[in-house]
Amino acid sequence: MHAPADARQPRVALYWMAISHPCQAVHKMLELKGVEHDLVDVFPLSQRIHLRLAGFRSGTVPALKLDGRRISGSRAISRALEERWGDPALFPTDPELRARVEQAERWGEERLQPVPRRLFRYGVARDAELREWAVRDVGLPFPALSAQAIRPALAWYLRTVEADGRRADTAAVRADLAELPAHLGRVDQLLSDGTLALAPPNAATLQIMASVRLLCRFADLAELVGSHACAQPAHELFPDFGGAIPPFLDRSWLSAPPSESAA
Ligand SMILES: N[C@@H](CCC(=O)N[C@@H](CS)C(=O)NCC(=O)O)C(=O)O
Repeated sequence: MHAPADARQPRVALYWMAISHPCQAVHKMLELKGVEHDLVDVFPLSQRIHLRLAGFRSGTVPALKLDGRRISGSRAISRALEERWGDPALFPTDPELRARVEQAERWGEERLQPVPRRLFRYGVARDAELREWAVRDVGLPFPALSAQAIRPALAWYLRTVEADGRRADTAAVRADLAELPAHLGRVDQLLSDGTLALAPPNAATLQIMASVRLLCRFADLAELVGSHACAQPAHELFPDFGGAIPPFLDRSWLSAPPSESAA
């Protein structure tokens, strides 16, 4: 918890959950800009209720209270932070580069961000061991009982349609896994062409690298993601983003890492 110490600072509160990659991205933005803030923990599966009770129109994290405003969504938040605290900049001043960064940030939010969230929801809803791991990870008491008790809420969250039009069903998960090598290749390309700056990271870098870092946590995907150049900066930017998520995916759905598929 980072309590605002200086009365001249506006009161900033980030509603977040540690496992959420867009929350990690926004938290890093606040840290980079040196903005003192409160962290409000939102319990997984409770966000639609918690955030509405806190006066937000949307029921997703990250959500930010800033100068009395309520701002939901990582892209809206990156812009609000940039407007309020320009330095260090999350967006380049050069118009052509800024357009590239905004396009990458949007792709990161709409196409890449849903992938690890969907995989996790799918796994937790279907795999009893993973469900119990998740319950322990968030610190719920009586893990076996709690893992049973959350099943109706999980079933409900499975129906969420993401920005890419997919829900957490088998067809979508298989499509995600088939597309993942191409997505990671795109991230590597965005890094090498300088769209995703690292020193300091821009809004697209944080949006995308938080997703890559969460993908690295899936034991099923560690080898594939680790074979891409983007894995290292993702670890460097988000060193404390939790431990390995136990395997749950059907091995036959996974794409082989590049060296194996080339053989
Ligand atoms: N794409 C949005 C939405 C983020 C989002 O879906 N957050 C998840 C946690 S990672 C959530 O709170 N979901 C709740 C729900 O779908 O109702 C953003 O970047 O802020």
